[in-house]
Amino acid sequence: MAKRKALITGVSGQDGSYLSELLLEKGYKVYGMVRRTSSSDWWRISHLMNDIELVSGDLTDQSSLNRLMAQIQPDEVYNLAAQSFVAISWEQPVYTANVTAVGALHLLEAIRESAPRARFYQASSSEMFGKAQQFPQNENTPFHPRSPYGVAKVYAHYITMNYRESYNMYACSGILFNHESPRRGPEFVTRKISSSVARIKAGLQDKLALGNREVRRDWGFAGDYVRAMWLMMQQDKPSDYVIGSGENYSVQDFVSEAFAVAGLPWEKHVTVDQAFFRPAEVEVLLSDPSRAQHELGWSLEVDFQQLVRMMVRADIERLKQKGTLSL
Ligand code: NDP
Ligand code: GDR
Repeated sequence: MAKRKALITGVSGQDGSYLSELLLEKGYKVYGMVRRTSSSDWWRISHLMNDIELVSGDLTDQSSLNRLMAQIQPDEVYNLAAQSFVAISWEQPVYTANVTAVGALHLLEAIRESAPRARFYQASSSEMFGKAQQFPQNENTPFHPRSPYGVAKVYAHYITMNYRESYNMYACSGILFNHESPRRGPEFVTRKISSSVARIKAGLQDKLALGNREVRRDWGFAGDYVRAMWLMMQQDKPSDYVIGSGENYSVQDFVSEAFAVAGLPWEKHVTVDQAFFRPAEVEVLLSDPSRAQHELGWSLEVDFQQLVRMMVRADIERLKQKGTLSL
């Protein structure tokens, strides 16, 4: 039987790398879409270069997406590409909207025109709940996004739903709560903390400046969350699912836990910098993933403490092996 073909946008990102590994394990032919950059430093997928086929495209370039759909005729398309850093979305709101919101529409149009039988997954986000209207958040919780990024994701979410309803496409969204890993970008708070702990431990850094440490997030391990994406694409009917751990912790909890893993006193090193506070904050998020658990049979394998340990140990190890955290 011919291999199933999957196209992943955002393949060079955190989730793209874990999803590629999962789909390869399942026997898929994996096409990963990358955009041209001056560095082309795809460190998260360097170990997969012989196994996946990289193809060139950009979510803002409709013609590139049309061409890819026509050429590849994928069975499944996972749209993981986005300007995904919330803080930057205030600095670059129009760019964020073009990539994160309209980019999803470009991809849906390309599928509709050139590969109408392809199934489509949209990477929706708990940031759509923002100033959350109910606790915990499930598939029926109203959206109240708090950043240009959150607003862009709401657009992408609804246009996915609209294409499902308008054109009978298999189009689904995973509303994923924060998920992290040793492959997390260094600007996100968890990795900023784990990499700083490693550098402090090695005597290369003394202070770690953070913003609001009281905010609470529902954190999980990215490797667990890409399994949910795949499961959503294998159902009889497309639908949207909330994916999270069902527990939340504060940024301060992450700090305390991470410094403890390295045997360091956080009080000596952590400082506050207003520059890292956001114009509008998402104070607390908490998922109710029960629908995904019952209907998809999905569950977490890595809990919060294991996640923090994994990230801190990986950064300590990287420093030991390479003498640097630049990857
Ligand atoms: P990353 O920021 O690690 O990866 C984003 C990916 O998008 C990168 O591969 C990046 O490429 C690519 N990209 C950015 N702009 C474009 C563009 N114009 N055209 C094509 N590709 C582009 O994100 P994550 O892996 O953490 O997240 C994956 C998706 O899930 C994102 O859409 C994110 O918004 C969403 N999400 C993430 C959550 C999380 O906690 N991680 C939670 C909920 C949703 P390059 O390497 O060239 O920059
Ligand atoms: P988030 O992730 O905005 O939830 O978006 P991030 O790790 O950037 O922030 C989490 C919380 O920590 C607070 N914070 C800081 N954040 C950063 N980055 N740096 C700091 O120094 C700092 N100090 C405190 C933030 O204010 C925030 O409340 C992530 C992304 O992956 C999105 O793409 C995804 O949709 C959501 O998770 C779910």
